[in-house]
Amino acid sequence: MKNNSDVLPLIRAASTLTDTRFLERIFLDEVVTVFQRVREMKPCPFGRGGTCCRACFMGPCRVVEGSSNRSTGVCGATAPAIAAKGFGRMVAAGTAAHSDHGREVARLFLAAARGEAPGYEIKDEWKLRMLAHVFEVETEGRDKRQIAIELGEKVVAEFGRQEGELHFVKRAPEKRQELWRRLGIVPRGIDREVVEMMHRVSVGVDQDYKNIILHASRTALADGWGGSMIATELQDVMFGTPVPLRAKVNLGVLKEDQVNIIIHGHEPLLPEMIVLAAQDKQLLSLARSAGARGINIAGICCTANEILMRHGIPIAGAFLHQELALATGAVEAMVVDVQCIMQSLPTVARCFHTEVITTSEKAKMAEAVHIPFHANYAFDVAREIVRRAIENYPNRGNVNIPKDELDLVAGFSHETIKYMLGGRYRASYRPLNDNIINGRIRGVVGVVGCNNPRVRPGYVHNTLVRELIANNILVLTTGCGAINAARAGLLIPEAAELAGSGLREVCEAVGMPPVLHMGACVDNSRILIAASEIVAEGGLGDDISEVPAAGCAPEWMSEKAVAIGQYFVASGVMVAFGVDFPTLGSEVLSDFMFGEIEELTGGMWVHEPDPLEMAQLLIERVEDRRKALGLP
Ligand code: BF8
Repeated sequence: MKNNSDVLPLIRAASTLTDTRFLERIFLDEVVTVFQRVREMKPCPFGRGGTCCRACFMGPCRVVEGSSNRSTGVCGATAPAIAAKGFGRMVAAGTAAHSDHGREVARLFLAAARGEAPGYEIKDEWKLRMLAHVFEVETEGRDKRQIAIELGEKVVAEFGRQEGELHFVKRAPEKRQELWRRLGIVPRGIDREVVEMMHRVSVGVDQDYKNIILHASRTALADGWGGSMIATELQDVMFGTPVPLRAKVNLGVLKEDQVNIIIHGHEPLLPEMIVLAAQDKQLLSLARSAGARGINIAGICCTANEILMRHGIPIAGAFLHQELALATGAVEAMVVDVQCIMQSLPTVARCFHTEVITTSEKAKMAEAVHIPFHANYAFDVAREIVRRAIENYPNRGNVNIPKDELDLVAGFSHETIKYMLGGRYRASYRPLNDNIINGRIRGVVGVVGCNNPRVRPGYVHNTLVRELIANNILVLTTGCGAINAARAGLLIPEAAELAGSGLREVCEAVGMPPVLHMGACVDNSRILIAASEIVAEGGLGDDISEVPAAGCAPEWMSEKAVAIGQYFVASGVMVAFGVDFPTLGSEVLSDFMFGEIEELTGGMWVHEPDPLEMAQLLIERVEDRRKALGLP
């Protein structure tokens, strides 16, 4: 703890009005959060541009492209090669994160099919059979358990596969698959591509920046069309494919008179059980005897999106809200698993009564309680966590919950979009394609990714989103981007008032918001499938690269965002990143990423920190695609 009053001007500029008042209070209470740490930590100028090399210990070397005496590292590595290797490492780490999540889901799915994971079941049999078809699993005359066992074995094998092509690759348009084969970047096995990426970027291996980026593409494709898609699809089979529902967002969803449990992280395997345990009669009566009126579950980050989409559980906030949620003093337990969990949480929690509970063997914190998830007795683990939270309720001190909460509508899986626009009896992307062709909707843009405290959080996202919908662009959103949009009131049908006349007309006819919440970050795979279905429906080109569409992550910070961006670029999409871009230290590599790569994959990167400028670039891309298709 320290005196934070000098940070107040920063936080006043950094957030929404309600947050600002709340932040001022907790800063004066001397709780240190990310907003203060970011001010004290200036980014390393070499690291931020990608020209610091730590691949060996002759350095670390910091090179300056074009300099007379510092243009190479000790081994002779040049700036574009060093920056490409750094970029490849980020893609490998991001792919590993999404895919290890996918692996856990696949292993649980197989265990459940074999009857070894009590409480887990198959909720979406249609999707089970659809996936069986993709993985060439016989369904005729077999019950769902037999199908699920063979499917589960084949999905788990995708991770360790050495040769051939990942099964989901065949969901991409034919033309795209052929392009990937020509470039030699069809992913063979998920783990293989990640390991090979790490090999190539170690000292003295791949030194051709274009070759490094090509393998980064292959690795990223193993994420989007592999690990992430496996996570999305099997979670849908086990927990249900999302359909639209209304819920609430903001720190105001925490309840003063209830036991509050925040679920934070990414894998919904245990959270599904915690949601059930919170309805357990015995635990509810225990909560009442502790003086609480009930048990309230709320989410942070991508797990929040998962349990929101399937159960309507409210969202307390996005990545940057994790410490703020604790600072309400109203959280009995924060339950975390993997990814995007700040190491500061136990320190912040010490100022209050909150117990931080880690649940993954892969992600422990020295000062947190560890209650490991286990598939064989997941419900018991969930009950134990809820019980601990209840027992912590009487330890509360002062409570300071900002009052705001807003409505949102979430649950737009690619199947839902199909039904919503095409009707239950002729579910199809035809109406969406027709509305793009006739110009009511000019195109589709994915606005995804994180919050970054280096920019004004939320402001960048939402300024951009408002500009896009005002220009008749339908926005698809996931991850913390979706939570931002919800916090700005953009995920309700009434937000159609902010849209241009064409998009507004479509939204009003269907009753949908102009910004569609499609899920967590692994659910960006839903956008890949939606794009492929738009192509298959006809009239908007033969490949994803021809569709009037683009993507962006205006406040990105995670390596996962880099992997996502690269799989969209490799799938033919222009992707805009805000904040900084991790190759800017090399003009040679950046020229390739921002231009020449398009000749190979049909997609490309752009970097633009200003939200209105970024919106302009995205709109121009969409209009450019329309022109190429001969559309008005
Ligand atoms: O995977 S958007 S801050 S929570 S990395 Fe993390 Fe970024 Fe949020 Fe989910 Ni995605």
